[in-house]
Amino acid sequence: MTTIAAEPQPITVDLARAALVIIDMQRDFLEPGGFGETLGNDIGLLKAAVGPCQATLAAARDAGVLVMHTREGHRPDLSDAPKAKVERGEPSLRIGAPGPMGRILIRGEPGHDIIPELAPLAGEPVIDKPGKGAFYQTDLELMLRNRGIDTLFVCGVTTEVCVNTTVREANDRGYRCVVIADACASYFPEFHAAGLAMIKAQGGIFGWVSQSSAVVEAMAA
Ligand code: C5J
Repeated sequence: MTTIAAEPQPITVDLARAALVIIDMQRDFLEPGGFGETLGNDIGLLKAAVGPCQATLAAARDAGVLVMHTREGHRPDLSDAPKAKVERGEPSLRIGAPGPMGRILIRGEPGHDIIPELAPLAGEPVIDKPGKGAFYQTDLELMLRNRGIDTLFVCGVTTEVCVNTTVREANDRGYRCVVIADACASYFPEFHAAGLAMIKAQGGIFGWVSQSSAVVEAMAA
């Protein structure tokens, strides 16, 4: 058991029952020409999370903590993409449209890949999700239950969209979530701040918020 500095209060975690879930650190969100940029966002803002994610990932691997990666994306025929999700924005920039890294948010295309800095190792589960939340229409919950996991360390992008959605889904399913603030990022700094504030408010209504340095220290101990 290890106790981690966090808000609204420290949390004691059994690392054998914990998993690190890295949300959507994909080229489509972080690199030029991807989904994030086509939506008009400054992708540079997401780069801040890469170093803290790398440090946490290395610490988790060293400590033998289960590591899971998620990717948002769809089948090439878009049969798993709701019309309401696809038909947003300018048609040439929508999900499925061709871009410099292949078709936007489509499985198997270069842009759908996780950035090389955080590439999964063989044996680390990669969850392909059609929605914002990592539990929706995936086998994440089954894999967590089968391994007896009760606590999730969550990081990735973006704080207020896929990180928040996943944390809320996990919280309702009984998982304790520790969100690693500096290992998350948003195209909107004010949404990043609000997304973290909402998690730890009201005594930690959705979970805990910590920093990569505290999580790394706890995993190293
Ligand atoms: C978005 C995500 N922002 N991974 N996806 O569309 O947060």
